[in-house]
Amino acid sequence: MRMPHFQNRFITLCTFLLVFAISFSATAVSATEIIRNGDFTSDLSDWIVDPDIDPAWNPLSSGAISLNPPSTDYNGYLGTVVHQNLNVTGIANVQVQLSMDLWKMTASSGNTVTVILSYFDNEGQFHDFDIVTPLSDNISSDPQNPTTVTGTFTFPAEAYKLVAFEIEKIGYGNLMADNISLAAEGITVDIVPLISGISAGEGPYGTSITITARISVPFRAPSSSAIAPTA
Ligand SMILES: [Ca+2]
Repeated sequence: MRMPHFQNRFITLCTFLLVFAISFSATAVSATEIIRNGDFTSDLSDWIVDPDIDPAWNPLSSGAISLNPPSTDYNGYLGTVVHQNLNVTGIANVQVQLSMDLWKMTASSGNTVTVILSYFDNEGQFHDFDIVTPLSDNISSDPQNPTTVTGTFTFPAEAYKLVAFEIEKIGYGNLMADNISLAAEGITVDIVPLISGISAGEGPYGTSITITARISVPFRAPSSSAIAPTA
């Protein structure tokens, strides 16, 4: 049976649109998430609470974390609250995008927290920088309607490996955080070193122990390369 002319043209148009849509989606690069358990669905998995903080303190509350550890100091706790070790390469000239939800439990002004990224360059030099230091005045007090704080950073050409994400308390205030995301396109996110065994858990002073772990060392660029760069 012969199709009516308009129907034939309609099918041709649909086919064209489908092919266009497929080719468009094939060229779109999606960002890769760097932070593990950023929404605290798995409680504190993959997060390390700073050892300077009272170990009895639990920052978790209803699937979010407090950024206000207890302190006997008059000024409150200052320093790293939580961090996550990372093993991300392919970062040279790459822009990373940070996003996290914050809300405040008590009114505060100025800067309460800052978010720090640490990386090695291809000479093995360590660098760290603040990707975002939000003004607490502008942060929501409503847990149901938190403020989404964002920040971006473009790594320099010599950047080699992103190794840590850290939230540091730098001033007065009581903030909560959730939905922490750091993402970039074209990067390689690898597993982080995990301690798999310690030879002795305790012993007198001087006892030597062996810690077994998968360790990544800073990359040192070779002085020459046998592979010619492609134009
Ligand atoms: Ca959550």
